[in-house]
Formats: sequence, C-alpha cells, structure tokens
Amino acid sequence: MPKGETTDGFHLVIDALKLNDIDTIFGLPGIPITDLTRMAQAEGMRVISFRHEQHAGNAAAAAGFLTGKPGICLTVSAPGFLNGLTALANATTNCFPMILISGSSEREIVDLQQGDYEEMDQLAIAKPLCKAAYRVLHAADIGIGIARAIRAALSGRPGGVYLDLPAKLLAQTMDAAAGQASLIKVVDPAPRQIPAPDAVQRALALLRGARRPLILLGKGAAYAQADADIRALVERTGIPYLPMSMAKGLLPDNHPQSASAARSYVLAEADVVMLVGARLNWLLSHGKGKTWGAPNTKQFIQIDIAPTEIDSNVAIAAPVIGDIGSCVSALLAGIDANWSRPPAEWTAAVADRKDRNLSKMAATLALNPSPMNFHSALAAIREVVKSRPDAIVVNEGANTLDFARSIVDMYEPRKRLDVGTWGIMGIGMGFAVAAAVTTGKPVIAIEGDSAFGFSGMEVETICRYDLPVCVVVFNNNGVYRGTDVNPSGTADVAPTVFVKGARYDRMIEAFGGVGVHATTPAELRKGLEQALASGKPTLINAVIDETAGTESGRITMLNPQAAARKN
Ligand code: ADP
Ligand code: TPW
Repeated sequence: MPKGETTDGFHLVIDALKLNDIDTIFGLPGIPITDLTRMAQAEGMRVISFRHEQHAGNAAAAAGFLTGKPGICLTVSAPGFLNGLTALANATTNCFPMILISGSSEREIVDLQQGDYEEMDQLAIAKPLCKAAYRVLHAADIGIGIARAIRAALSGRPGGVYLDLPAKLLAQTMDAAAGQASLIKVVDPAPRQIPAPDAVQRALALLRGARRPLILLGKGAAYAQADADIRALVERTGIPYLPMSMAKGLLPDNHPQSASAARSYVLAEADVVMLVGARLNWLLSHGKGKTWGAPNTKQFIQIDIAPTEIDSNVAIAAPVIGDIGSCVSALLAGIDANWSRPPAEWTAAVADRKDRNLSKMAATLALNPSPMNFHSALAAIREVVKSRPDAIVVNEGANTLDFARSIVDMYEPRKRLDVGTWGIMGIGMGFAVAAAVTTGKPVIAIEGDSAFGFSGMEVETICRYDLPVCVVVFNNNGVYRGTDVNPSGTADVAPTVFVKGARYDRMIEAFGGVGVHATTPAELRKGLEQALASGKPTLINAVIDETAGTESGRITMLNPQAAARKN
C-alpha cells in the first residue's frame, strides 16, 4: 500500500466483514449508510436490499441459523434501527446469530438531546433486547468492534448483537496501512465446549436404566450442524425421537424411530427424556402438566451450551453442558455394540400408536373436499416436498403453521424455518429471501393470509433478485378464519376478517412474477411444481374454506377468554 494513502470508516467496516468471510449484507439504504451499501457492492459483497428493515433483519437471522455465520442486517438510524430491532430480539430469542449494524446520529447532539436528524440513543435501547451491544467511535476500533460482535453472536448460546456506527465514524479517515493492520480475523469464533466426562457418564447411566426413553431434538441441534453424529446417536441407541418443528429433517420424518405421529403418547409415557438443543419452554408445556403424564414419572437429560438453561422449568437429573457436536460425540463414545436397545414393549407401543395415527392422517389427507381445506391443500404440498427434499420450507400462520408442521414431512436437516420460539408473524418473506440467497435452493413459503400480510411487500424483493421462491398463501379471508361477525351492527367487519376473495396472486404479477389462483389441490400442486421447475418467483393464492381451522390453531387455550368460551 503506497505511503500516504488513506482509508475511511466505510471501507474498514467492509474490509473487516470480508476478512471474516462475511459476504452478504441484508439491509435498507438511507442516511448515513447509503454509501456503505454502495461501496460494499462495489467491493464484491452481495447486498440484498429490502422494502422494510424488519424483513432484512429476519433474513439476517435466518442466514445465521442456516450458515452458522452471523447474518448481517444494515439499517439507518432511529426508525430504521427500530424496524430492525424486532428481528434482532427475535433472533436472540431463537438463539440465531446475527448482527444488526445501524448508522446513528452524532453522540454530542444525541446525548444533549438537541434534536438531531433521527436522534435516538440506539445503543441503550438495543442493550436489553439482544445478547450484546457495542458502539465504535474511532475508525481505528472498527476491527475490534466487528470482531467483538462476531464473537458475541457465535460463541456460547448464539444470539443477536447490535453494533452502533455513528455517521461521523463512517466518514473518518486514517492511514490505510494502519487501518488494515487494525482489522482482526477472528480465530475460532464458536469454540468447542467439551462436556465434563462425569456429566457424560451420568447421562449415559440414566439413559441405560431407562425403560421408556425418548430423545427430543430442538432447533439448537439443527443449528449445531452435527447431523451425522445426531443420527448415529438416535440409530445406535434405538431410542424413539421427537423433533421440534425446526429440527424436523435432522433425521428424515419417515424414519422408523420418529415418534412424531405418537407425540402425545411418548411425552406422557416416557420415563427418561434426553433434550438435545431444546428448551423446556411453553412449546413443551414447561416440562410439566398433563402433556407430560403422571407427576414425578420423568427424569431429564439436557444437552445445552447454556448452563443457566438447566433447571429453568423442572429439575434436570443429568445436565450435559457443551456444544452439541462435542456432547453427542462424547455420548457416542460410551455407546458400544453391547448397548441394549429400549425394551420392545416400549418401541412396539410407540410404533402401534404411530401406525394408528398415520392411518387416520392418511384417510383425512385422501379426502378432497370442496372448497379446499388445510389438509387437502397441504397434502398436495406434502407430495411436492417429498419429490424435492432439498427445497426449504418457510412456514407461518396459525392453522397453516400447525397443520403444515404435522403434514409436510421434511427429509433433510435445516430445511424448515418457521415462527420459532415467539410464534412471531412476519418472518415469512425475510426468511424465504435468506434461504434462497444463502443456499441457492428452491424455497416454498407456506403462509397464512394474515401471516403473509406482515411481510407481503417483499415479494417485490423476491422478484427483483429473481429468487426461486414460491409463496403459497392459504387464503381463508382472515386472521385464523374469515367467518367472524361484527356483533354491534355497525358497518365495520369483525377484527379478524379481511377482504373476501382477495387475489394475492396479482400482487406478484405487479412485479413480473408468476401468479397462480388455485382452488383445488391439483391446481396448487401443478403451480408449485412449475414454480420449482422454473425457479421463477411465484405466488399461489390457495383458496381455503373460510370455515376451516380453529382460532389460534393449536394454541387456542392461551387466549385468555378461549377457555371460558369453550365451556
Ligand atoms: P426448540 O424451539 O426447537 O425446542 P430452543 O430454541 O428452545 O429449541 O432451544 C435451543 C437450545 O439449543 C438453546 O437452549 C440453546 O442454548 C441451545 N444451543 C444452540 N446452539 C447450540 C450448540 N451449538 N450446542 C449446544 N446447545 C446449543
Ligand atoms: C407479530 C398474533 C398469531 S397467528 C396470526 C396472528 C395475527 C395470524 C393467523 O392467521 P393466518 O393463519 O396467518 O391467516 P391461519 O392459518 O390460521 O388462517 N403479531 C405478531 N405475531 C403474532 N403471533 C400475532 C400478531 C397471531
């Protein structure tokens, strides 16, 4: 580098990201980061520009989950930052690594509250909502700032990190050679954490003594990318397993040991449950209550990287703290040819329940009612996914989510992205864009009509980048169903009701994508197959019986009034 040459904050940010093999930015330009997006593109990074920061943030989070590298979301100050913050908080809740980088106003003015353009103390606001938050004030510290953000996002329990870059910093200049020397290539950003040998032995002893063992795989297990070892653990022990929604496909859903179709039975009856990267939160009824059968009949083994997760809801008899890859391989070392598989009465009982439930499901899926309902529409999608196991499924909604989760089988790891721990609506198009961009594989977004509305404008983004995404909108005219009636007699429709017979397919046509209006499973299947074959951005408006489904899907009972209404 010639003497006297200078660099600036913009370039140091880009160089620091590239040095750490980060090649994509999801964001939305504006003051003060417009030039950062331009320069990043000029420097060879992929810059995916969205219509709203929340979806750029969701894309960064999904990219983090899929790749194990922190996804980057770049926003403008105050309002753009706040729009991105929901995604940052959601990523943290889901244990997905991402970094939200926002431009900010001048500290001197913000701190004296003198009313700067888009004034906001962003660092203070971000702090309680993410894993770590940093601000860089000097160009010479950009390398450190990016390194700390990467480490914080990836090490231990992954999560969201906020990085505040004031406008002035980006324009700061410094000697180019000194700038390059200040950058850090992070060595081993997600260090392995080897479990203690006695913890492994304790877990093995418990598992060995179990009469009715069960393995429960969570999205932490999918994230860990220890696919072969996890499969070996399940297969060598012979223990039935249950995948949480985003762990589906870690082993193919048609695996003989999958207990998904006997979920209620195994949760209630198991005596030893081994959790692998899954928390005992609301999604698992906190590990207690009716779902889990008779009180005091269970013992838990929990594999997790976060020691404080242990005993969060119920007592854990055998915690195994470490990264899933290391923990599972340590357990495997203790499972040799002499390992006795679970008692036949347990595996036979599980198989029996499963067979009965699967035949019931097959009968329901074989029906072809008119209008189409959730089951018949999903039966069509199920067949297409079976023939394209490499496709990524994104899924949100209430009934659309619950039914798709149980009907659409997954065959490969990390092929299913959904509403996650919060049950948040609005992840759809952001996750779909990230899945297409980071993997190059086709994406099928199965969306409730309400769910789709949260990120629907991003179909323009999908068309603009010509991504192989097929959005299927389950259109039943409203939030949950479209049948509610306004009891007051005024002209307004009920709060859950949308415009009837809306043509979502025409939205994508406005941007040059392919719109399909499907009223039968055959039309839906054909549209989806064509979309996958062509790779063209497609939106299928799947017309669903507006009386089908239930309020809130399977979590009706969490509605404060729902229990009372049922009685
Ligand atoms: P699910 O919703 O699928 O049940 P959760 O998000 O509740 O899954 O749980 C994921 C868990 O996995 C978290 O407790 C997190 O600490 C843990 N985790 C994430 N990555 C790893 C890893 N590489 N090794 C060990 N544990 C991990
Ligand atoms: C950010 C509350 C949960 S599910 C849902 C809402 C609004 C939509 C259900 O209707 P949809 O699905 O999508 O048409 P379906 O299959 O039953 O027809 N705001 C946020 N997150 C959540 N979870 C909500 C509101 C909600």
